[in-house]
Amino acid sequence: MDKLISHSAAWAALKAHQHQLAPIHLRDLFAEDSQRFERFSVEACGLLLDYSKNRLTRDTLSLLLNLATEAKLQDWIARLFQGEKVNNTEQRAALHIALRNRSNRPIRVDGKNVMPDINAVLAKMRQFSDSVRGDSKKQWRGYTGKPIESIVNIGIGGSDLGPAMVTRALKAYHHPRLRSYFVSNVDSTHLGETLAALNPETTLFIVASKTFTTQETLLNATSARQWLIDKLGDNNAVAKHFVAVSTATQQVTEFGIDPINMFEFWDWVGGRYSLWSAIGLPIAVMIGMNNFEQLLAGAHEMDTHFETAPFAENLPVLMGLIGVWYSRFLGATTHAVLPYDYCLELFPAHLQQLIMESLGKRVTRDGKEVDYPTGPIIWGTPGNNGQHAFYQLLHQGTHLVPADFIIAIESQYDLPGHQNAVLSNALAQTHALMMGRTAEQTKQALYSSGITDKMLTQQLPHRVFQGNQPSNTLVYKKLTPQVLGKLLALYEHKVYVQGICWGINPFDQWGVELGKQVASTLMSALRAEKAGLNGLNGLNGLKETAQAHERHDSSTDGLLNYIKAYRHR
Ligand code: G6Q
Repeated sequence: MDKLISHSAAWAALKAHQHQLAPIHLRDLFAEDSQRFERFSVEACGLLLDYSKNRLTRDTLSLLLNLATEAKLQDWIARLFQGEKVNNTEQRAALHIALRNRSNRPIRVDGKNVMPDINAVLAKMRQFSDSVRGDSKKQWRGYTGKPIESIVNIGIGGSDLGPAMVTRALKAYHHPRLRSYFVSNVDSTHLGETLAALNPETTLFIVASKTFTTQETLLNATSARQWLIDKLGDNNAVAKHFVAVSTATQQVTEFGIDPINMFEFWDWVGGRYSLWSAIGLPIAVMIGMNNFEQLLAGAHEMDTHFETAPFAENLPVLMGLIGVWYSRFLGATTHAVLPYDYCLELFPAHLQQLIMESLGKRVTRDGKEVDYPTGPIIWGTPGNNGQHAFYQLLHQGTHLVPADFIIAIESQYDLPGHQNAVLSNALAQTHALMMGRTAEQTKQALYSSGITDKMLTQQLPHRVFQGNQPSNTLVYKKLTPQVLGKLLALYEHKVYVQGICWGINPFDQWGVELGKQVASTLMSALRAEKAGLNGLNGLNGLKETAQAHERHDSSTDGLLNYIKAYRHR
């Protein structure tokens, strides 16, 4: 795209339209059109999307679809699915869709069909997960001959959040003998607390790192390996208790894991899009490979829908365009994700990474600074918990907060009365947030409760609800591996749609890389200071500290010095 999308006719038309629509309340839109639900809801892949409670009309939708045309969205979707290097700043394809390509049609990167490699890793994952679970003749056993009972995934970011979320969500499908743990934080509390509960003889560590250079993961893996060796008293025990998932064979080997116990993936799989690859190994072990393949099949169904459905019925396209509408034209800076399905408790955290890492950018794919807001701040927690916490701000605060309500008709457990309580609360919230309660309605309600005129005057301003808070409602029957696959792929493609509409590359993450680099210079400063204390490498260490200091600001230096002084006390 040569010029910014904000200079296009489609953008200007949306801006003008926004001025017309601004004074109209959502309750007016519903009052004017009794068919609003039928008009603004779509069912596809077993998911219902009701987007009628959004501040939009048919005109808005057609202007947003014009914007998609202006951004050449159809063309970009084709490029994604053909394996083109849509991640232009890293010169890579973004082929999470190939990882779940159940049709097995050839998908090429640099002329090579990637499907045989993907299928080979899936076969290896099946063999391994079957043997750990004890589903195959040859059961994987720990060093002392006992079957595995605890699976510990060590990884961070994309190598943690996706698999942790899916494993949590599909708890109902777990093997009854196995327990899973996800260690990500480098603070030793995380690993220390986890190890305290484990028996080394029956514990299997999966070290998951695309690059195998990530400080947090390598430190945690090194400490876990030492713990295992100390407990079992033999270095040879490592081979029976450690496997790796990575793109970096050499680094894995250097760490001491036999490449036979390594599960490969490829640089065209982005970290936050990697749960479909061997990064999903803990999921496969916990729920079994057949269920893992159901997860892939669900995602593939959504991929096909995204690739082929007309835009006006295309779930990711609709959700993406509505997000663009709020963020640029209505000034919303945040977006809430509110699952009314408790097993999705980690879903908002996963989406936080998926969306904020993908769309938290301020230059277009060809390096121009944007003059419009891009990705929103994502946050959320399962209903009904949120209702008793932050929903107050949604009902009476000053921020516009578009939200996605995600509703399961059935829960994983069937306890009398519970699911009606969940469903009624979810529907009550979307209704109340949209309708609010006018001063007139509030007066009537207060009068009928017998309130005095004086009290009414005092209370009225506090009891009015402005409403007009928009939401999407996504409904499915019950969370299964397949449904979860669809839901996840839906959000991944929503991100792509928004990236294309804003002209940005959703597949790089230079901000994450910056953090990794700065932390490594500070680590040197702290290490050097310790070395200085020990005397032997003192001179070098102090030199290193001085160099690191030169690169830091006075606040960072002040904090470093405070920490050092505290250590000397
Ligand atoms: C995800 C990001 C980032 C990454 C972690 C872990 O898209 O790139 O969150 O997943 O930094 O990286 P490794 O898998 O290389 O350890």
